[in-house]
Amino acid sequence: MSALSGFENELRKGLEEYPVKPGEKFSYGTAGFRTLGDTLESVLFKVGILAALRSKSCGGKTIGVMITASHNPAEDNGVKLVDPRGEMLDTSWESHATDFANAPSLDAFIAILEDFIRSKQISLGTPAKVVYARDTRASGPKLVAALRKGFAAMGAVATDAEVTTTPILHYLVDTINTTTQEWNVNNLIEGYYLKLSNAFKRLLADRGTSAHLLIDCANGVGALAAKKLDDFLGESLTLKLKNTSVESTEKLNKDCGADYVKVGQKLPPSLTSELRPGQRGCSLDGDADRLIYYYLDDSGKFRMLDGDKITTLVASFIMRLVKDAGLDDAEEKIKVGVVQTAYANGSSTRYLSERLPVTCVPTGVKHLHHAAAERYDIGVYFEANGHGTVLFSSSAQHKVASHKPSTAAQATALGRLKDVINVINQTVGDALSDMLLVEVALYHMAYSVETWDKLYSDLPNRLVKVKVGDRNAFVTEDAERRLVRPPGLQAKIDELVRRTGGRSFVRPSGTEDVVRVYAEAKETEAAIDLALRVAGLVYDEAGGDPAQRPADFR
Ligand code: G16
Repeated sequence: MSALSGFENELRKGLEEYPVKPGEKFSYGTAGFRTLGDTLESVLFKVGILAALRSKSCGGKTIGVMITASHNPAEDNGVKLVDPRGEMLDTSWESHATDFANAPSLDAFIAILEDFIRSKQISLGTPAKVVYARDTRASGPKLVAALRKGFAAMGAVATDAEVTTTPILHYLVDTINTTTQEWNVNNLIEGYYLKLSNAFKRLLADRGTSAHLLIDCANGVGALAAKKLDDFLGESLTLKLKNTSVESTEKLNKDCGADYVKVGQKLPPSLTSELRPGQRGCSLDGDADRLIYYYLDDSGKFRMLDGDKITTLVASFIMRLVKDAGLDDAEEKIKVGVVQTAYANGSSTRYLSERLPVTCVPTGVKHLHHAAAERYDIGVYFEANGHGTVLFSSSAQHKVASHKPSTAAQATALGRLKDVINVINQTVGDALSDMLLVEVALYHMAYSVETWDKLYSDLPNRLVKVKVGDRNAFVTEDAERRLVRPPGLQAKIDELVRRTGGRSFVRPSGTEDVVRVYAEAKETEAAIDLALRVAGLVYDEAGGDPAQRPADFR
């Protein structure tokens, strides 16, 4: 008898209600499934089933499901699973998620499910628990409905965290699985704000005046979370929130948000009359897991402080605290290191490499998180796009907790380090937690935003998207810095780079149906020229229609 015989009825009903339409193809990529929101109901039903099975295979621990398409346009949506410690889904399950989503019929789906349950030795009798949330997108509610039917089909107990940020959902999953106390989701979310804001206030207790910060909330869920955080922060930080129109769902990420700023290297138009020279501003993305800082210099010129600059500031601050606390001597030595991707500006990598170990990994928080945890006692990781956090290994946390300072200055630094750990959301990149960390680091390093900016000068750079027929034809190696397929293309890029100078790489996006081209060079015009030449090569190599070739590709 089939292991699924007790479930077939519900599965059949769900698959009839949410069929895969002819021609649809889904893939679990860098950040889960992501595409037009209206096409995702069948995927959500199956993700509900997969999440329940993941919980069963983890002995009944709570699994998270987040419905969001983050920085992508308002009409997109997506979904990703969160593992019990709040980290991204184990990569060995990703291809199964893709197989589930693409199963064309009930029979095909049941066959895949049975095979999967057998190969993973999942006991269907184990209870399943999930917690789920969504961002503010219009397609969210109907995707939630499909997801819930997937949970119900497998008998999972589901907790609704409603509309909240991606990093809060990750935090919830970890907290639910580690708390020994009775909980309800509202109390846990309150606990999140209390943990961050209390540590922040202690760290800034001796600052007389409150700093002012302008926040571009991308018209997304970050607006709701920032408003809540503001209530908890009281007078310790004065926030001015902009782009908070969450009800006008079509405005999400539109001409605002962290990706708009990072890619365009410019201020959202809605902020031009708000930001005064020297004042700090920052942008969140649509689900508040990315953060980009900026300011206008004395001449009114826009200056951006991206994930690389945040890495530099935060790593310097933490290294100083470790040293001042006496945790860098031979016996207790805590190793601080940094993880970046190929997108890291060459100047940042040079600056950081002269001061601490630096590792380069492929794009995607899961890769950075893993490397930070594996390689360092304290791993600082940020993608250039502003997505990142700091991880403290359990041995580092133990050393910090048990260290006996020998001077008053050491005791002060140690106390700060403990509070810094509490300001950070270690489960995943968290724009609001990262923002508090930046504010704390600036204060304790006695840096103005200009001093921070001047730690190193970014090499001019450009990011270009190329629409191709099949982005999977592009395969990379060496942490995405080189192409192995299509054959011969890397040699052409090498030749171009040799002639023009600079650096460039090409990789398929994991969240959009495009190939991304990055280039940097000593001069802005050279960086743009290199990016557009490589984009032209990619377009032609991928057999792009000459009539549709973007006019600016060279
Ligand atoms: C997601 C991932 C990030 C990645 C970004 C872009 O961010 O979580 O790690 O950098 O996509 O990925 P790609 O270049 O492959 O499209 P988010 O903020 O959209 O969740």
